Amino acid sequence: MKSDSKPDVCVVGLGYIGLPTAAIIARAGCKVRGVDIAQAVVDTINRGEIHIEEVDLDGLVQGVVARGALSAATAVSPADVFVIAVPTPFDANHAPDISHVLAAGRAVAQVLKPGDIVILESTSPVGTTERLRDLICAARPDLKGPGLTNAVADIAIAYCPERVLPGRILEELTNNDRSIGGITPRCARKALAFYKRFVRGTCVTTDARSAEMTKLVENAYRDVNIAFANELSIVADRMGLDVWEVIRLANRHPRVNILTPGPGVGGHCIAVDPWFIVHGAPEETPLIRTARGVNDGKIHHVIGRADALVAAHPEARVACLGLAFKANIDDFRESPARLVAATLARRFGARIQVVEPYAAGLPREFEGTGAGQIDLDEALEGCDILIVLVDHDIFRSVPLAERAGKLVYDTRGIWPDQPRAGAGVPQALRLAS
Ligand code: SAJ
Repeated sequence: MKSDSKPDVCVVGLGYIGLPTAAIIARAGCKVRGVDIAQAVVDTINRGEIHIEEVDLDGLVQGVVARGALSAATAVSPADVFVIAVPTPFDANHAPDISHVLAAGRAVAQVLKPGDIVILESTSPVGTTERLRDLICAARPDLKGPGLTNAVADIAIAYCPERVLPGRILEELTNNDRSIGGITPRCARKALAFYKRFVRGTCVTTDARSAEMTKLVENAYRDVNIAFANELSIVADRMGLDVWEVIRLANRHPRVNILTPGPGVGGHCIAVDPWFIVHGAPEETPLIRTARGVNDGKIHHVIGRADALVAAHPEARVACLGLAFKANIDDFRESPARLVAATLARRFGARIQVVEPYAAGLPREFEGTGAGQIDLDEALEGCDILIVLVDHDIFRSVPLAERAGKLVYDTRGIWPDQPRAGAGVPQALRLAS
């Protein structure tokens, strides 16, 4: 590849990060081959369609596929830059599973040529990029790998994590700052030049291990801070206080910014990544481990409260508002709301109705429970108890008059005008978390 020409790019893994990344690189003028093991995903993309929901992604993918800038396949093919964006889950013991990264590395190694750049984007435990380098070097002894000798390497290898928020992926992929961690400074410079083609945010170079840890730290920081808010909400419940009022007041301090309590932490990042740090340094991470426990415990606190509320009103019809793991998205992975609603459905059957405007039907675990799905208007007209599990805008906009006479358990604090305490107010209305 000449330094001034646009590189051909191969993106391995076409999920929530890989597909938007592939599309944005294609939009920047590079020819992109996307690779996924799922034939159905490959076929969908080659039709110019998408298999995930993300704001504006459909139009972008349709456009770049139509003009031949992006195509998908199940096998890796030669390119100048390889971007690996495959899942890194954890196992039953919370140990990170990097097998998909290593499999992608083995596939990429087969087609590498001198001058190529390999970039890992998947959230990974510290040291993974070096393991990827070792694997590639073992598979291709004809290529000089970076950081092993003082000789100039034939290939560059770097770790460059994403930081995008589901629902804002395209905007944040372009505008967020990025850490670019090279196995060597030369690797970092090569990766930097690539990212500058499509990232408007500042790209900061560092070493691969620091970049790996930075990604984990960002999500652990958030988890610890959400845990503080969730713990406060349980304390407030115990003391009969309105946690939202307390947080609102405390956040008027210029150096205090308490996050928002909820039914627990969901999604595939914040509830997972802290374990990668704990696994790497088990003795040194009591705070991070405890925060995970507090956030998981909050789900069970909410289940207990909701269960008691529904059981205490045997005639009441109940609406659970929301199944998604957070507001205004159709992502139900590791969602506390989904777990709470499904637990209530199993216990109370047809008394439980679910309102989720982002779902066409209920997930499998609701089958056979008798619980159903209704729309928001039906819930407001026909249900006596409202349990708010997700802060979708459409729920937030329901005025107090339409909630009149209902028992409300608002785990997200979306209705600050909801009466909570005072003479004549049923106990359930006082639930603060
Ligand atoms: N949540 C709360 N209270 C809050 C904030 C969040 O209960 O005050 C809950 C949400 O409801 C949700 C969970 O936490 O269940 C996570 O939501 P989120 O919006 O905080 O984060 P994610 O998982 O969608 O995306 C995170 C982001 N990381 C940070 O903000 C540090 C994103 O920038 C990362 O790119 C993403 O993880 C990732 O892929 O790692």
